[in-house]
Amino acid sequence: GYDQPSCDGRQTIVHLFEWKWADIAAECERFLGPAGFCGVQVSPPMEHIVSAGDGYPWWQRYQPVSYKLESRSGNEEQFTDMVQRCNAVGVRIIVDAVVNHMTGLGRVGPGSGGTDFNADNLDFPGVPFSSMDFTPKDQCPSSNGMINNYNDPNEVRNCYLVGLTDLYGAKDYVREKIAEYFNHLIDIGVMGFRVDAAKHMWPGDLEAIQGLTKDLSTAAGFPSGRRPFFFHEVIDQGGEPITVQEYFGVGRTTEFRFGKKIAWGINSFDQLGGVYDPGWGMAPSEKAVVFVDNHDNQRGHGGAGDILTHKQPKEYTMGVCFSLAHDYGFMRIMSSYYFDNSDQGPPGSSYGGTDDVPINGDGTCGGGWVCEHRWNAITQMVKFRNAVAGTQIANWFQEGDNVAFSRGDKGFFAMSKYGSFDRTLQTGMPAGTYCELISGCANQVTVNGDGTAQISIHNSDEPIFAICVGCDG
Ligand code: ARE
Ligand code: CA
Repeated sequence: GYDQPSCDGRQTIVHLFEWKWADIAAECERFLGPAGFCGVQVSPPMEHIVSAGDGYPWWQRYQPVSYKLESRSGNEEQFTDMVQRCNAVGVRIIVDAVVNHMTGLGRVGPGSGGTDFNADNLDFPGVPFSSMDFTPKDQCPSSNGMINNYNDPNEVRNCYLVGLTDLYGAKDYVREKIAEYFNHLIDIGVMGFRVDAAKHMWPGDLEAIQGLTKDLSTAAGFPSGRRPFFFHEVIDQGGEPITVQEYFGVGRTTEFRFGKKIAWGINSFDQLGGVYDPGWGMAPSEKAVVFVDNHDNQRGHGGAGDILTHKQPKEYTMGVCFSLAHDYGFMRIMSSYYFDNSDQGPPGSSYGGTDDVPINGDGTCGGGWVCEHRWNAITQMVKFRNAVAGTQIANWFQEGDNVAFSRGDKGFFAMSKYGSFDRTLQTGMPAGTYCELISGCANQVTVNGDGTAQISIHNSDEPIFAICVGCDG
């Protein structure tokens, strides 16, 4: 089905936000493949607006001009080379699909691929889309044609989101053009799609569009008959009529409540036991994509507030590592660049381009890129999550600022807020000597015949402990 990633059981994807295709290809080969990542969510690959007047912001790329693969991250040849090289090392590509709308009103061409367009005339010849392909005005209940009231699903789906020209997803031609874009990407070898602004599309329209997509490419190494993976960006924090549940028939949904729960739990460890809260309407594990932060809420855009980011490295490390140790949802890690204001594009955007991602001798990134996915504890916990896949949380322990639990009999995780912990705990694991992952195996841990072990944490930057069956660092 649409909710199953196809990456040989690997458990984590990383959003390499605004990276160029050539850098992603290199990162798959030199890092993500060996580290056991399932895939990469890439920035929208289609042609987008170019806005010097706004300082070439990152959000240019959420305003489609055409479905030509000509973006700030590179051209079609570079995109294809990336997909092939990542596939070759078992790392799959997930495309950020912006198909609810085209550009904002007032925008004119050319786009990043040189294609002309005029948004006020609803004229996008690069697809082509014309005025007949946008949601008829009489279907939008708001007085100014914009979405003002999130309590009215008709308004949320049929009006313009922040002035973005809204595609008419009920129309066969529109569905076919979107499916053609998806099928082009499937032919190149991608594994799936994050559907941007899915809250603003009718689930029935998504079902029809997805129904027109091909199975994944066997030439790209996917088993035959495998459907593309779809997850839908639906910001549901419990206060609006549109819920994630409406989208379960068409794949997974983004679970924004999880990031809030993690931020609250890191602040106050006694709340960590309830990070999956079905009473709050959170998606069940097999329908949720989870993340501590995303490219919007880390900079005050959609769903912001009470969110941990790389700007608090220690708390962020704890939040991401706890999430990776947990058994809830399919996990996405954010990989960011440093920014001073919320519109600022990636390094190099001041001249309209994007800089390369340089890798330092110690494995960290330079050039203004944060590369959270390369932070030691986070990288190690990606391995842990693979090793314990399919097991559930057991042997829960929480006391003050310390928390610990096992994943079935496959792994044991512990975290101590102030980096100081010594305790004998039941690990639920087979007797033996294990490598402690966060220390890179500098510490060895003995699990006794009765499953108990001495758990020690003495590290204030990465106050985390992890052992797992078959993990040798
Ligand atoms: C930009 C400018 C606008 C301008 C517009 C058109 O900032 O001032 O009017 O262009 O010219 C991103 C940026 C936007 C940007 C847009 C297009 O965040 O600032 O607009 O790109 O360039 C809602 C949606 C949710 C959406 C968030 C941001 O429901 O789908 O808003 N998230 C996705 C992406 C974004 C992207 C878009 C959608 C558009 O992840 O990166 O926008 O493609 C409550 C509601 C939420 C609502 C939230 C914020 O929490 O529950 O549903 O999220 O408020 O309004
Ligand atoms: Ca819409």
